[in-house]
Order: sequence, then C-alpha cells, then structure tokens
Amino acid sequence: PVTLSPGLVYHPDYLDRPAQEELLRSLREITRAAPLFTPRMPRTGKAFSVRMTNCGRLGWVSDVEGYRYQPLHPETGRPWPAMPDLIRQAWESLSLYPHPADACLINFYEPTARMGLHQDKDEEEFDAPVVSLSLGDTALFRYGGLDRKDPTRSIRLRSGDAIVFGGPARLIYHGIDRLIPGSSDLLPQGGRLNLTLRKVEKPL
Ligand code: MD3
Ligand code: FE
Repeated sequence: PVTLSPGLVYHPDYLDRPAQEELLRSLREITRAAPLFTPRMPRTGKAFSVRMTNCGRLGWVSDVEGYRYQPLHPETGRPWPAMPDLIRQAWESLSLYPHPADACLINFYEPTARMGLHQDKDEEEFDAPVVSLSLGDTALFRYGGLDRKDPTRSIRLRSGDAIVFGGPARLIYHGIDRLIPGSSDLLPQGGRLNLTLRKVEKPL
C-alpha cells in the first residue's frame, strides 16, 4: 500500500484476476435482484451519467427530493441484496474500522460517463473511512482538499485497485474525469464498476 496524502491509502492490484471475476459474478447477481437505476440531481432532476445500485442494509439514492441512504431500492421497493463475503472481507481488511459496513454503493460507468468533483457527506459516521474497489476500464480519478478551490492531483484507478479515504482525507473533494476505453477486458462490453463501502450510521 502507498500513502498518497494523510489518510489516503492506495492499494494497487488489491484483487487478483480470479478475485475480480468472483466479485463480478456477485455483482451480476446483485444487479439481477436490484437493477441499476439512474440517479437524478436534487431540485433540477438532471440525470447522472453514472447508473447505480447498492448492496448491504442501506443504499445511497438521489432524486429530485435529495440525497439519502434508505433500506429499499427506489424502483423495486425491495430491500437491497446482502453484501457478498468478498466485500465484507475487503472492508474488514482495508478499513481497520471495528464495525461492519452498512452500505455498498455500486457505480456503473459507461465509456463516456463521469462524476463531477464532490464531497461525500451524506453519512453520519465520518470516523469510518470510505473504501473503494475498481473493476473494468481504468478511470482518471481526481482528488483535492477540503476546500473546492484547493489544488487537485490525478491518479489512474485500474481494475482490481483499492483506495481508502479516512481521517483527514475522509471529506476531500474527488471525482472521475473520464474512463480510458478498452483498458481492461474484465467486462465484456467495456465500462467500469466502482464499489464504495461505507459505515453510514453511528455505531451503538
Ligand atoms: C474520497 N465514486 O461513489 S471512488 C462516490 O469511482 C464516488 O465511482 C467514485 O466518488 C467512483 O461517491 C470515486 C473513490 C472515492 C470514493 C469515496 C470517497 C473517493 C472518496 C469518499 C471520500 C473521499
Ligand atoms: Fe464520492
């Protein structure tokens, strides 16, 4: 692992190819039960270019009403599928946080999708880190500081990479500028999957 700045730890090739394939099989089952939905911006209703679903007790959703975590899929009304063992183990080994994650947000990027610079602050528990796992095409990931105007740096996130944002890095601005099409053969149709593992609620 490489510390890129205080609280930001990068684990290149955290998942080997067989583990990536195992995770992909789990994600296919999850999206069968909980289909990808198109999140929309609060107030404007403008669609995100990234589609999403979740597993675990809580899932992140966004619609014209706002951003929030909820226990039910916004379109099927069913509970989110359980977190597969591989995801729970990745949280345990990477987060070093003494409670299980309660949410895993699954972002699916088509080759032209992007995600603008933002902070993740819809959670109650900022003492827990956010753990990200990348699958499929390489993404150009940009991160800055606690102020939107702080200078930014970019790194490539490749299939199998993990990255952990905790402590002073938990609330930094970050986003995905673009994918590098054709950079991985994991997903037959190209594109990228990103998982973010989170502790949303304060532990008892
Ligand atoms: C830094 N996802 O879901 S992962 C997100 O690749 C999100 O889909 C991007 O930003 C993606 O909110 C980036 C890396 C990441 C995830 C969560 C963070 C960086 C973070 C939370 C706090 C700080
Ligand atoms: Fe984010």
